[in-house]
Amino acid sequence: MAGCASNPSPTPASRASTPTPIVNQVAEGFSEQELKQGLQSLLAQTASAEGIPLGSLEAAFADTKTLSQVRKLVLPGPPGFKKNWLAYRKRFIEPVRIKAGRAFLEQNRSYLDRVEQETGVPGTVITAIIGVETIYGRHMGNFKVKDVLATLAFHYPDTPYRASRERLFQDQLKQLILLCWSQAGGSLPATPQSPAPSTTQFSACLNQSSSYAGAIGLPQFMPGSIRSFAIDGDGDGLIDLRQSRQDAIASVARFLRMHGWQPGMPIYFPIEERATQSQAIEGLADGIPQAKHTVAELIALGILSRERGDLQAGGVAPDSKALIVDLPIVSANGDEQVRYVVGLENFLSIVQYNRSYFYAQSVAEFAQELGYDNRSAVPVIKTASESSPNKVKTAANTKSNPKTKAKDKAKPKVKPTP
Ligand SMILES: [Ca+2]
Repeated sequence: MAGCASNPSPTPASRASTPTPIVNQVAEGFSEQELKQGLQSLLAQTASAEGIPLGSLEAAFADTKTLSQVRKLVLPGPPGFKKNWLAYRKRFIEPVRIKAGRAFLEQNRSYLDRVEQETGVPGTVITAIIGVETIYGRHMGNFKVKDVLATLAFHYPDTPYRASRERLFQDQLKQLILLCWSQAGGSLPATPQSPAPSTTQFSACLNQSSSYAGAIGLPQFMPGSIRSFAIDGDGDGLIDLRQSRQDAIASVARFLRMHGWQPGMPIYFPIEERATQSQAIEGLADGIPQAKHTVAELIALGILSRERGDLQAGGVAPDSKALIVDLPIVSANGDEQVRYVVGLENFLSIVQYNRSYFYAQSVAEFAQELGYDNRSAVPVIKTASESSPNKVKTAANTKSNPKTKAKDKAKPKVKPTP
C-alpha cells in the first residue's frame, strides 16, 4: 500500500500533515547496531515493567531487521510536491472501490445495521473507512509488523521530526509486544506463577503483516489502537481484524464513537458558492484540526446557508462547533486553487482515525456514494408553520425509529445526496 490513507491509521502520524523536507540525507548512517541497541533497551524496559521474562522477548526478536523500503516510504513527497485533493479523491472514490463497497454493505448489512443501532455510527461510514483503508482486505500490507516498528522506532529517516516519530513508534512497538503477549495467552503483568503464553502464537503475532507504518488488518489499526479500541464483534472471544469482518466493523464504530462521533449528525457542510472567493474563509482555514467556530458564526459570515443551522432542515444546532477545511487543488494546467468545506465534530472524529483532511473528506464522500445521507437525523417536531414537505425528515430517518432508519440509510443509492 502506498499513500496517505495507508499511513498510520488510528495513529498520530501522517505524511499528509507534515510535508517537511529531509534536512540531511547524506549524514544518515545506516547502523544495524544502533537498532539492536535501541531494541535491546526497549525489550529490557518492557520485560521489567510487565514482568515478562526478558529471554522470551530476546528470542522472539532475535531476527529483527531494518527494512530500508519502509524508511523510504515514510519520507515526505519530493521537493515541489503539491498536495492535490482532486488527485487524492480520484484514487479512492473510483468505480472499483465503490463496487466493492456496495458488495461489502450488502454482504454485511444486518451486522452493520446492528452496529449502527448500538453506536450511532452509520454502516456506510464504517464501510467507507474499511474501503479507503484496504479495499476490504485487498491491500493490508506485506511487511512484518515487528520489523516495521523496530525500523521506525530506532532507525527513522533523518528528518526534523525524527525524534518524535521514533518515540511514537517505540510506544507502538511496546504496544505490539503487549498485544501479542496477551493474544498468545500470557497475562499482564506477568508473574513467575502465571502460565507461559504459546511461543508459536507470540511469534506469529509479532510477525504478522502490516502496512509500511505498522497498521494491521481490514481497518488498519495500529497495535496501540487495537489494544485500546478494537473489539470482538463476532463473539468468538478473539479480536481478529485480519479475518473477521464483524470484528473490523465493530472496532471502527467503537473507535469513532470513542473519538467524539455524534450520532445522527452530518460530517461536513459544503460552503456557499459566493463564499469561495472570500477573504474571510481563507483567514479561517488555519489547518489546525480543532473546531473553534460555531455554525451560527459561519452563517453570519455568509459561509454557510441559513438552513445549516436548522436541525429540522437537516442542519445542526446553531451553536455546534465547526472548522474550515481547506482542500488544495492543482488543475490539469497547473493552476492552484483551494476548495473549502465546513467540517463538523464527526469530521474531526474521522481525522482522529487518520490525521489528514483529505482522508476524512474522502471517507465522507465515499460514504455518500454508498448512500450515506450527510444530514442530521432528528425527530421532527411538527408545527403549524412547518416548512416545505421535502425538508421534513420522515419517520424512517428519525432516531425514534432506528431500525427503519438504519435500513434506509444502508441502502445504496445510485446518486449521493447532495
Ligand atoms: Ca472475533
